[in-house]
Amino acid sequence: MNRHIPIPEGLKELLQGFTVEVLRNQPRDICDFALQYFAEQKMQRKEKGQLLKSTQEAMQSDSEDDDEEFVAPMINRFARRKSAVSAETYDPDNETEENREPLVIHPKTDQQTHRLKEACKDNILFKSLQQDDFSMVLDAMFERLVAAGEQIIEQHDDGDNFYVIESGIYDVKITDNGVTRLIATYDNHGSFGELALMYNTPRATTITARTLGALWCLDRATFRRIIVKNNAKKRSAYDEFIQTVPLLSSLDAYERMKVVDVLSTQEYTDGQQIIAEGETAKSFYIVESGQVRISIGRYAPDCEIEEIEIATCTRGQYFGELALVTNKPRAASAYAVGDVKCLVMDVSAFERLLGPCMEIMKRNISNYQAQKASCLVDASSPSST
Ligand code: 1OR
Ligand code: 1OR
Repeated sequence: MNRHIPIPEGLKELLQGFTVEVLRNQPRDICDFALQYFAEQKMQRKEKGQLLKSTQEAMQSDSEDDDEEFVAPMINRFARRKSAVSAETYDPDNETEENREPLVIHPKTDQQTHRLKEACKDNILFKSLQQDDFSMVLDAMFERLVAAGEQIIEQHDDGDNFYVIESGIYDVKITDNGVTRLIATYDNHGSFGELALMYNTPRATTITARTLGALWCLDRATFRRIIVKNNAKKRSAYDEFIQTVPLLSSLDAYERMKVVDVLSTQEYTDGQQIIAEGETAKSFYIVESGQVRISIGRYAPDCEIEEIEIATCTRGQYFGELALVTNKPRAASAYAVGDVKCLVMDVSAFERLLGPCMEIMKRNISNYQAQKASCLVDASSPSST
């Protein structure tokens, strides 16, 4: 019997694309890789839909073929065939020492260099860079002074630069269905403008200076060449571990990848303080190796403050979420027990990326309350987060 089985449209291209990526990446676990690949494809399709909607006017006169050009934002690992801003899409396979263009250098005075280093020293995107790469980033950065009211980034634009704040207050706004909301404010600290450069997406927000300020800018090409390349390495190093972290189990492959992109690693030696009770919170931590002791201070009978241990965190557990969720000072201190390695995420990435994990965190936070009384009564019975 001669039966005709129709081949669904797009199947051939989908499988071809997947096969090419498998051959390029030679993954250890094809099944895992497939999950990640197709999750990305799905997300890209969704984002492409949103992108197309938001630029409908500009697209009206374009033909269907042009529509093909308007490609979904891509994570660099799979972004080789086509891309909206694809000219400089990072391709690790093409990145050899020989074909490197010389990097941009913006000369600086000693005083400028000093200010730049100060502004960049705690930046999570720079923290996992090798010294050479960090120096190249610093060389390429240039200063921009901004006036009160000046717009630095406009939502939906293509990304040109990444910005590190040296001074000034900056408002972050999102316009959705014609309604504009203030969603965050940077106060003399932090950085912004990384998303459009990392994922080839349009700018997610509009950012305007509320006061006079100074910014350090890193151009798109250098950002992609150094930061995005470094992220590709981080992904292969950390994705496996991230999958084992219970808190992050509800994230899909695409969300996990974004988490890995904004993580940095921080090492501590025995007894070193990681978090100080009462301080303002800037980061969230996941233990990669070693043990972290959580303690709180209380008044001893002689009116001296003594610290009592309330919990211990080990590999795969997290801490430092409470102050970020409640917007309060740190509720406890954290210390390294022996050598400790933590993955660290800054507050804005935490708010942006860990929404799906909020339920688990809130459940654990309500347990803190329940356990508080017993901890204070019996300081000798530590429990874990
Ligand atoms: P960009 O290149 O897209 C706008 O340009 C920048 O605003 C963006 O990179 C981030 O650096 C910054 N969601 C998305 N982008 C944000 C957010 C944000 N906050 C700052 N930026 N959210 C707020 C999280 C506190 C989530 C809003 C739903
Ligand atoms: P943070 O941002 O307040 C200190 O910084 C971190 O210690 C906190 O987030 C939690 O991640 C972690 N109560 C408060 N914080 C705790 C507790 C806790 N355990 C761990 N952390 N209790 C212990 C419950 C076993 C309640 C007793 C005081």
